[in-house]
Amino acid sequence: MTSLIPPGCPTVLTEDDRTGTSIETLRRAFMDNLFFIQGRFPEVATKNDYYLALAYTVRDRLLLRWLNSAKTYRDQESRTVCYLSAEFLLGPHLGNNLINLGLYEAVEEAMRQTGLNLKELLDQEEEPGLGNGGLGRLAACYMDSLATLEIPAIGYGIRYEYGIFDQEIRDGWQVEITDKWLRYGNPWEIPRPELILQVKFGGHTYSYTDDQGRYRVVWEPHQVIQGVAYDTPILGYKVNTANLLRLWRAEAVESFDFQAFNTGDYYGAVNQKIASENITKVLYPNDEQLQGKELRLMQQYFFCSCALQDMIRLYKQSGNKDLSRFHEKFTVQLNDTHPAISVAELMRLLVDEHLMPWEQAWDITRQTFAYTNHTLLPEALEKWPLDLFGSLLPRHLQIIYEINQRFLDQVRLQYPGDNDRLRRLSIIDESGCRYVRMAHLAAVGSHAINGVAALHSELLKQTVLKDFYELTPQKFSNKTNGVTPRRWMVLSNPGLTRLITERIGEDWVKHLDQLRRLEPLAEDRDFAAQWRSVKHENKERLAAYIRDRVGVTVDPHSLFSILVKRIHEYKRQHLCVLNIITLYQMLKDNPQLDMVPQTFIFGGKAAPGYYMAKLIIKLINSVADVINHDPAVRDRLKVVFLPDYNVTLGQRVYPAADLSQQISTAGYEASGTGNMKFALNGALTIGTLDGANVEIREEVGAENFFLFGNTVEQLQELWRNGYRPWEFANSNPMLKRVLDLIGSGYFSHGDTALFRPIVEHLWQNDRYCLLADYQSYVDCHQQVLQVYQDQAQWTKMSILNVARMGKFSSDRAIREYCQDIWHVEPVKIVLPATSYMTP
Ligand code: B1N
Repeated sequence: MTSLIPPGCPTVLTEDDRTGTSIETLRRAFMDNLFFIQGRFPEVATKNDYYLALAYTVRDRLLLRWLNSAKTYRDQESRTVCYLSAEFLLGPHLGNNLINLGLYEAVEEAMRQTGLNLKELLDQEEEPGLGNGGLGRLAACYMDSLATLEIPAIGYGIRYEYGIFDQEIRDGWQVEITDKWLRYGNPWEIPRPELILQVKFGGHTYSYTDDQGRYRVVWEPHQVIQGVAYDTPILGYKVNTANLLRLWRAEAVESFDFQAFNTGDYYGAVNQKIASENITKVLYPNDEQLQGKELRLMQQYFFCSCALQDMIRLYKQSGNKDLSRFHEKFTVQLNDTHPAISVAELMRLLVDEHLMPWEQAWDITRQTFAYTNHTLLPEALEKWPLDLFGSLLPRHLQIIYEINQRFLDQVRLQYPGDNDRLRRLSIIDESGCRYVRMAHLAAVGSHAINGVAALHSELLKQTVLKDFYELTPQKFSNKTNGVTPRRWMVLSNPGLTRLITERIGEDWVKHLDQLRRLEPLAEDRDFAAQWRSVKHENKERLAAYIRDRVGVTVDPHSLFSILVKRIHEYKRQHLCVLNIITLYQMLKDNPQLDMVPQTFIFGGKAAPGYYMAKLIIKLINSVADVINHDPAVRDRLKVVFLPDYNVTLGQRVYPAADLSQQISTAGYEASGTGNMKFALNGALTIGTLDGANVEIREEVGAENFFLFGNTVEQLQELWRNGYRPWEFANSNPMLKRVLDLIGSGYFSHGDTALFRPIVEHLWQNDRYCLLADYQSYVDCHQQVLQVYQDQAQWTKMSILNVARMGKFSSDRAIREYCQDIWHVEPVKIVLPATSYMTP
């Protein structure tokens, strides 16, 4: 048999159609699936039929590993990490699973022999967009690393029927289209219709003393909804570990309860069914902006309750009777405050339903949870109006009051008479209509609290959680984010992967520090030439995509400067626009100017209700329109907005970048992870001292990073003295000219009103200090252009960037979580040598 399986990649010994890995077997299994699952013969099969037949072929091989992992964990009662997240932004599965199985080349060949092109089949997959941006994507990278490091783990979340909306651009404006990702079915998930849990909402509570003299509380809900599990296997890279991602879908309860609440009212009953299913209909598309909507709180409680009930079920399944060792079996990470209600829910389950004394339950709860904070933005900090909270979760509100009272009693002992401190620390915000502060609930209910980059973790201790830090400094740590090199290098940049592997072997994919071994090659002319040609080919591919999708021709020889991420004022896409217009003015002033040809590429979605962000998209497109059509520019400047930026598009974009734009206002971007993906693919960064940029610069060396802008301290100083943005504009002729040009209607067919909100905000308020950083950014960009003219120098810096980026693997981040917070060990999964059919 021919085999393309790389050495070291585990395979099964038997060659049956469900698990075999030879090209012949794969081809046969594929045809079998086309026939018996899709019900098609080749003459009439569509590309999507072929994609699905291949997906099922790959899925069989996943299932083998998954079932063996599950069985091993069960037999060994393995300590398990539970990652609770309202978002998992997985991206397409097929390519990634082929890489992790070590079957990419074999399947490519099997498809070729069948007359098909694997790349075209990969393009068929509609990605599950169950997240907004960095936070959801981080959860996906962490699931990949947990499996790769052979750590028993379960991801718990929500199976949204509609993920993040698809973005279209019409007349320069963002238009949102519903994301029907399940339209053609989802071959990667396995529904578990028998795995159903009930979740209560609303109603009231009453208490009594039972016949053993115990104080008991009963929650009589107004409504009961059931959660159905949908399981997706998450395979590690070239290991047999396949972990579980379990997402919950809401359904109406049938039969008894259903009748009880709707006596004789059939129509009302059907309506209630629809209302129940609404809970998991749609992902809230707000990135870092709280919408205090009831349905959102319902979503959060729904999936947390399902997750915790499921853990208790698993715990009992492994023979344990009482729950006193729950925290030894499970460690639960809260991905921001979205699952923070879990703290009160676990208390409720232990105390009310399993009759555990409060103190013991509280001990277990705190030992179970750990909390990661992802933002300091005040408008993103979750707080729920007390009346809304109490009407939906009456019992949880009581529990939170009890937790709070006991907590504040302790604080009082430590800081007698310090009422101000009590007010600041309280889980209840007494201002206005009074609120539950979810960050405080998470902080009180966890044994560990972390930020996502060194700077962010420091600021967390100084600002949002300052009082908590003073109270329990030992709980705090930093865990700098990371990204998986499997998806973000091996899968998306095969050219670079091949080049690197030729020189240093393939170990780096699992041990990213090994990239250091590229350092000696930074001045190797032969290697540098190959490095450049890989980048050029990636740029050509992106240029072709841009021609097809946007209708703009860009020159792959120009400098590709890329800014892709959610649109937000703090991320300052409009600062990049100010620089572009500055370059444009320089060309207009001096038509003969010898300027490096540049292509600026933007991508990103705006929250549908975020007016300024949507106006920024319109601004980018309007400026693009004028510049791309101005003959005076002579193709030295192009601006492109890529519609519908998502994981799939990210995989095309990162490998094609020369320059990565990481230009947020210092102190606002908690970490950023796109910054890591760019640098790992050989882009140089122009950036501020914000989030993980700080650590990237430390690692790659200040001489290989284009730094600009005010530091956090300088900005604090600026505001302390009264920041007056108009002074920056009035004293800087080019800046004033650029702002005036936008305001004049030059980019809006003479409409002076259109962009006024942006221009006026910058003149008068400029919360994110664009004007204070403008000159520094423009100057820094000129340095970039200068270095780019020296291709040897640029390439050397690019190679050194990649060589020194090892720290930013999500494997490193997960190892730190395992050691410092979770205290879990790897569990080896061994596949049976005999067929899966042997009992
Ligand atoms: O989390 C990422 C970080 O790399 C980014 O810097 C950070 O901005 C991002 C409410 C959020 N913080 N907060 C959110 C997302 C959805 C939502 O409804 C907040 N996203 C981040 C990973 O650490």
